[in-house]
Amino acid sequence: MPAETGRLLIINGPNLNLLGTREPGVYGTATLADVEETCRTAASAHGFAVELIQSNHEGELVDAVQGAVGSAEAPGADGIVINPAAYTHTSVALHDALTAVARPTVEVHLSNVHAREEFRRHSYISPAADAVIAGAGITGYRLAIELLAERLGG
Ligand code: CA2
Repeated sequence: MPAETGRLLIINGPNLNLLGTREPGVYGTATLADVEETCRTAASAHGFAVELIQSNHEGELVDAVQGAVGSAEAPGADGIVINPAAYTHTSVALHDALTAVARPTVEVHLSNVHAREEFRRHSYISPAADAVIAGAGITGYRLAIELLAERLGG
């Protein structure tokens, strides 16, 4: 396993704490803990440390994105994986935060948002992301980390 050479921030939005407990037909049976394990394993294989956060509150998600810049008290992040959940379809604030921090970003959706209700087809996040992965279940998080590792040289 390579020494850790960078940091990735993995951000999960509202209701994703319920993963594995409801709607398995749409979101699968994996839990948020499974997402975390998948991310840690994939990141570690490429020499990246990960920080994971999940919040049901838009402002906390904005704060997490801003945290990618880092400060004297906290390290920043070299890349971001974000499943903004329902805020995908509503949040100009998250779009603006991602644009402001200017870190390589992959937007991930467990489900294929294009095969569902019409309102899920528009994302405020995609224009601020470098890539979008939808419909691959929790494998999407691994693919996102592999893409970031490739682009960041991990
Ligand atoms: O497919 C995705 O990952 C979504 O980001 C999930 C969001 C949805 O609003 C987006 O359109 C697509 C919903 C997350 C809710 O997660 C739940 C998990 C289990 C049970 C209930 C909700």
